[in-house]
Amino acid sequence: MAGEPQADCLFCKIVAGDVPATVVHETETTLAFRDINPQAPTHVLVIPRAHYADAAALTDAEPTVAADVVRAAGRVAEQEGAVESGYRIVFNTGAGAGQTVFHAHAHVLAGRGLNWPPG
Ligand code: U5P
Repeated sequence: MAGEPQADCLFCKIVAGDVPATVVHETETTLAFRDINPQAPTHVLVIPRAHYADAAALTDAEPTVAADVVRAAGRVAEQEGAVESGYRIVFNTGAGAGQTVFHAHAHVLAGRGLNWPPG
C-alpha cells in the first residue's frame, strides 16, 4: 500500500532502526541523518518516515509530509549554522539524475562553495 514500509528499502530499514544512521533531527513524520558519503562539510538526508519512491510521489500522496520534509531541511540548516552562508536542498529524482535510493529524500548541503549549475 502507498506509504507502507518496503522490505527491500534501505531508508525504511533506517526508519525502523534496523540499519544504523547518525540521526541529527526527527519529527513525527520525518527523519534526518548524516550521509555516509558526504559531498560537503554538511551533508544531511531528510526523509519522510513513510515510503514513497521520490519527492513527486510523496507530494502527490501526502503534500503536508512533503512540506514537513522541506521544513525539517530548514531546521537542519539552522542546526548546522548554515543559514547565513546559504545551503542547498536537492531532490535527485530518477536514476538519470543520480537517484540511487528510491525512498524520497532531500539532500541538505552546506559548508563549502556550491556551484551553479550543479554537476
Ligand atoms: N546513503 C546513506 N546511507 C546509506 C546508504 C546510502 O547515507 O546507508 C546515501 C548515499 O551516500 C547517497 C544517498 O548520497 O544516500 C542517496 O542519494 P541519491 O543518490 O539517491 O540522491
